[in-house]
Amino acid sequence: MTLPLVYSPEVEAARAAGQPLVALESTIITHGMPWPQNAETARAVEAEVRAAGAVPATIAVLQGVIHIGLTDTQLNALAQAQDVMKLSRADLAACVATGRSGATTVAATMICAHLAGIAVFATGGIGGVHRGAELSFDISADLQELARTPVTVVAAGAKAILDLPKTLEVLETLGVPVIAVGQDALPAFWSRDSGLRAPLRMDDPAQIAAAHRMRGALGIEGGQLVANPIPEVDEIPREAIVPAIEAALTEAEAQGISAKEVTPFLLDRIFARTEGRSLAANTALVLNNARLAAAIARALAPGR
Ligand code: PSU
Ligand code: MN
Repeated sequence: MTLPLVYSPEVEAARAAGQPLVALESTIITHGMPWPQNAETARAVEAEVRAAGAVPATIAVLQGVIHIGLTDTQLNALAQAQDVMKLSRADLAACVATGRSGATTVAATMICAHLAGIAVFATGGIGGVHRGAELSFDISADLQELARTPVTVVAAGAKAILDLPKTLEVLETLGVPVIAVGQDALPAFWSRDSGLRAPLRMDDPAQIAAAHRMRGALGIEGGQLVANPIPEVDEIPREAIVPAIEAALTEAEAQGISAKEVTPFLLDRIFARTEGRSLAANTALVLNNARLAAAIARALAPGR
């Protein structure tokens, strides 16, 4: 069976030339940020990857076809589209088989990146264990994906709307390396310090690339989570973001928001409550992750 999977002209050329590639997700575009900032951010992130010496591959499903790399026209259309599915491992095949369009979460982007032979992926924050998960059982499929698909994911930690200690525990149970960069603390998305210590620390992209290669060589399945703190100038201190998070969580509970809607709802409410400051921080941290991912991809490129 030939897979319904196509490469953009830019990605196709990069593959032919053996250039390092960085995968980018699309749920952050369709469900994570409002128009037009979503399109502006997506383009800026791609530009950042190029400036750092790698080629960006934004991944999405358009009318039943997995796209590895989007043209500007496709990206713009996706950023404004309504009715786009939010795809994780559970829904990817169904979306493709029925010819629908969908944006890939961290989990689905990892699956598609691996299919395309791309080993490094940059995003904002991964999904994790939601607060109250002991009752709701809401644990993002991103965590399981990190345990089974060999892609190194660069994020600014897990979103501070989550239960971070439980998220770390689950990652440990699943055998996922969590590697902080440039500091010992696990970053908390909008803030640099979660107050928790990350299990591993590596300050050099070449070390992260070497650890990725070694996992493969040792036959250990799964990827790595690289936790890259938001730059100091862009961070929102914990005291400033916590009230917005708490208020958003209360609202979600009152409105009975569940399943796939939880993360987009919380992000949207937090953007509104911080008057866009959290959106600006979100953009800054994704750009920062794109730079680091490009450096790791370059270190992983054959012949290095
Ligand atoms: N990072 C962001 N914004 C987002 C997301 C990540 O800065 O919107 C998305 C990712 O696609 C991630 C998803 O996989 O949120 C997690 O959703 P859930 O909690 O429903 O698994
Ligand atoms: Mn969930």
